[in-house]
Amino acid sequence: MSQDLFQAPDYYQLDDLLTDEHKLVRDAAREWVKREVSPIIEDYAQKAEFPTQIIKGLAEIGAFGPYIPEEYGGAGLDQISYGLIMQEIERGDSGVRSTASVQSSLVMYPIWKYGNEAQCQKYLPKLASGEFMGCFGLTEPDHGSNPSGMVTNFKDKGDHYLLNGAKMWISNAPFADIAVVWAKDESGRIHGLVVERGMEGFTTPTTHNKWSLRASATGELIFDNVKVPKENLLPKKSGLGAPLGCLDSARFGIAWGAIGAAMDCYDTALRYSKERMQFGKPIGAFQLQQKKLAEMITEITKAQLLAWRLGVLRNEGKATSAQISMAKRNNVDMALKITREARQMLGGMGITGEYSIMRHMMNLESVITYEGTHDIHLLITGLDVTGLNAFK
Ligand code: TGC
Ligand code: FAD
Repeated sequence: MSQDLFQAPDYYQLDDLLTDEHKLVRDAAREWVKREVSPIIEDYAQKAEFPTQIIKGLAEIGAFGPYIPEEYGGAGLDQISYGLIMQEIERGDSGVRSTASVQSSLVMYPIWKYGNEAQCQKYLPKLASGEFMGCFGLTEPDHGSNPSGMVTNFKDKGDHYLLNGAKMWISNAPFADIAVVWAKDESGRIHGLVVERGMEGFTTPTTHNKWSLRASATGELIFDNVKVPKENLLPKKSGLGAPLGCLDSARFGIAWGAIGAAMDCYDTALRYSKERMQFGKPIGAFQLQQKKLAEMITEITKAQLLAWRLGVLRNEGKATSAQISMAKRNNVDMALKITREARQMLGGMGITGEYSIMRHMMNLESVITYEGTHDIHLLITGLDVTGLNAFK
């Protein structure tokens, strides 16, 4: 990939809305991505491999549990700092942001919120430092958008639980040390269990042949009569609302992350449009190319404002699940549209790995699908504004 010349657009002086701490955290993540992610990410995406050597650096910039209290090894930051870190990481690559999202919002968050003190002490500091990596198993082969239909289940065997079933499309699964797994008890109630690598009957086959999120490891979780110690059940919350609560946190991070991918594509296309000459002029002088750039910066600015306001609401404990859902849908859709426009602006060069645009475009096809598809989020907003449930 060419040298990383990224300059972040800030058309509405949004920096004025950030505290010094926000800017410090954001700039540290931005510099780290330039130094550690940009030079290697294209190669890893081509090889379809997650660059495990960046795990330590991700921990150091606070990407693992940004808002988890410092007593558990987290960074103790607010929600806007969390969002800014996700934005900067996804500016580098959505797959790397996925790893950070899963670790923070889908593994550390449920242990912190639904686990007991012993579970927090046992897992959180190691997850924050990257010594342990985690994954989150909700989706099943026959239950994606409709997780309440899950069939993975566990039975009480006196001194342990016996877990059976399978999860698929699980980010980080191939290398995770632990999995937060959602399964039904004998009465059909959903609970979270921490399953550890090495437990007999637990395997994590890798998913191959992805054209998207190639630098993120995806796999299955197979449970064949796995004996899970009783102390591994997360005791403080059960029901579908428990995993969906984790998704709120992860979707919030994605709403910010997608802005990063969009900013990278806009910045690349803007620079290219001033350098690439056709018909004796830089292509940026043509009205059709200016229209594309004008629309991109407008949409990025709107998305930045949406994310920032949502961050304020989250900090105040006032953001609703439906508000988070709207931001996830809008910002990912915005980013995907920008990748397509930016790709065209680079002509043939846009399809090569010399530039990050095509990689972002392919990555965002997963991002618009996971954590609730675009259509599911439309229906969540539809339900919220009409009071009429299209799912039932
Ligand atoms: P429904 O009857 O609406 O709700 C069941 C219970 O859950 C509560 N609830 C929520 N709680 C917290 N946060 C939310 N966002 C919530 N949404 C609903 C609800 O109040 C209810 O509670 P209670 O106490 O009354 O029981 O459930 P439903 O079965 O009708 O489903 C609703 C629907 C379709 C919106 C939901 O299931 C959904 O969001 N589906 C999409 C599935 C999804 O997002 N899967 C993501 C898997 S993880 C992933 O993709 C990770 S990618 C990671 C990466 O690499 O970055
Ligand atoms: P389906 O639910 O089968 O949906 C297929 C289509 O039908 C979609 O267009 C959908 O919008 C539409 N549809 C479904 N229901 C309705 C409806 N009621 N009305 C209208 N349209 C509807 N899951 C995890 O648990 N953990 C992970 O770490 C994880 N990581 C992932 C990583 C990647 C790369 C990918 C691609 C997925 C990951 N997922 C993960 C799974 C992801 O959350 C699901 O793919 C997603 O929720 C959609 O489920 P599905 O693929 O089964 O699609």
